[in-house]
Amino acid sequence: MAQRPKTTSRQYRVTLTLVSATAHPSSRFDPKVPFSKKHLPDFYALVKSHRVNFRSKRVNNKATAIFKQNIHSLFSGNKKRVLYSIELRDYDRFSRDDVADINPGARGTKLFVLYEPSTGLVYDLTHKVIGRRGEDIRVRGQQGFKLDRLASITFRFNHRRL
Ligand SMILES: [Ca+2]
Ligand SMILES: [Ca+2]
Repeated sequence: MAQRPKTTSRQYRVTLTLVSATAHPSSRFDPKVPFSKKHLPDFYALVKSHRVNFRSKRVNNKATAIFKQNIHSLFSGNKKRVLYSIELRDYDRFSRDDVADINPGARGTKLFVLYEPSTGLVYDLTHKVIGRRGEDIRVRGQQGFKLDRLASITFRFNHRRL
């Protein structure tokens, strides 16, 4: 039986599942139109990581957008933690898209997270553990930054050794 050659550096396939996004009740992404739900956000997300540049589908006029989209990334096990950025936007036809605040810190709107396949732990930028492999993690934007653009995002990580 031929044996597979041993590789010194393991490969991982990391999957980020973008689950959903929810606007804060105080948020106003679009002007109120009588008898319509057009004021509700038209959310889509941009996810960046190692060799990943992903744009999600768009969900029109929903306070909660269900994405359920998987984003795969291949990388070597030598890289201990992989950095991801997630940006949530509200699509606007006639003006520049609004950016939702999903950053739990006092500054900025994007969410940055790190995933560590060797342990399955998910960290924020201060290297505090915010969740683990396979579980849904929900992060909210910081209250008070831009009250009319606040939202939360739910996601989960998983990985497979190749
Ligand atoms: Ca808008
Ligand atoms: Ca809308």
